Amino acid sequence: MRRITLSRYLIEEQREKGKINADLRLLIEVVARACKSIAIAIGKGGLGEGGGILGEAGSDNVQGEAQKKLDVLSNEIFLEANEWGGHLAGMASEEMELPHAIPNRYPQGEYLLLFDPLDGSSNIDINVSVGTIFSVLRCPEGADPTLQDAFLQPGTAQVAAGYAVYGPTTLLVLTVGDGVACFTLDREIGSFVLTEEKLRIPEETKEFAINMSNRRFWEAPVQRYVDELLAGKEGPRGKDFNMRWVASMVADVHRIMTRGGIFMYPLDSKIAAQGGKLRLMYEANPMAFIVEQAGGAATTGRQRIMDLQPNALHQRVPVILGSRNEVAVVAGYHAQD
Ligand code: P6P
Repeated sequence: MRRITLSRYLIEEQREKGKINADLRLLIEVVARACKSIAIAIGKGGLGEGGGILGEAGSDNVQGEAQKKLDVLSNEIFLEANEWGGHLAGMASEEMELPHAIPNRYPQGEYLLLFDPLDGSSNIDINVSVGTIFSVLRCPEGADPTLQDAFLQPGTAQVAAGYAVYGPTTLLVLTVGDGVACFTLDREIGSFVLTEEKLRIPEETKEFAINMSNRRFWEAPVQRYVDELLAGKEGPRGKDFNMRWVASMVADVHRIMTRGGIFMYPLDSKIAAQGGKLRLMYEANPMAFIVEQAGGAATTGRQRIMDLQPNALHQRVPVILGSRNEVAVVAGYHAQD
């Protein structure tokens, strides 16, 4: 494969395909640079004073979850990297209750950037892959980007989405609505290099991902679906299935982007009042955009995720995504419910 850096890929998407403009190209390059900085910080682990970047920050985020030092650091890296470029009208993060206004000393742009700066951070201390997830929207004409309403757009309004995986290698997976490309960080030159031009999710799979400890709390359609997978060859599905659960959405989704599978974080009675576990605006929607662009599907079980009209910045939703034919089985069971 030609050795194409992220910058060259974006130039070609802009110049030859007209898929993006200069501001969106700058936005993605700045986000990629922020992900490189996060990858370097993660790589330091427990080195440095006071246990390095591992451990608790001693604060809670807007979700009421204890923040890791790296949650706070990753969020700061994203804010500092993105506020000066003139490409953004505003930012929203899992780690901040309200949108982050672009300081008056910098020019404002047309885009809104939403992100989970470090997803799966509970895995940091055990050295398991974690990631960053981001979504890009346009700021509606006349909207105030310091208020959450400007951000409350359905997933179909996204102009770009991506994730970084901080694992054995550091990867950046990106869509601008023209399929899904994967870039690998070449640490010798400090650039993301194109390693997969068009990721495609196989329509069939024998691999499912779910936190099985929640089985007794699931709704009946999900219990039925998973029990049938567990019944294997002797059961109604007539084949055996394998299970994986990393508990880092980015790592689980990347496995599916690479070899297929179905990822489920369904509604369960423990979290029914919250609407689900995963957040719509900066986890479910960007992952749904990426998965659909690779030929997969993403639903709440009852509705296509990207069709949802958000009503709150930190809204949570059930997530079932991956190989199209398996997602259809789960959606079918919900429809019969
Ligand atoms: P559980 C990480 O905290 C996260 O938000 C996702 O990355 C992951 O898929 C899920 O929660 C794991 O949840 O309940 O298995 O710990």
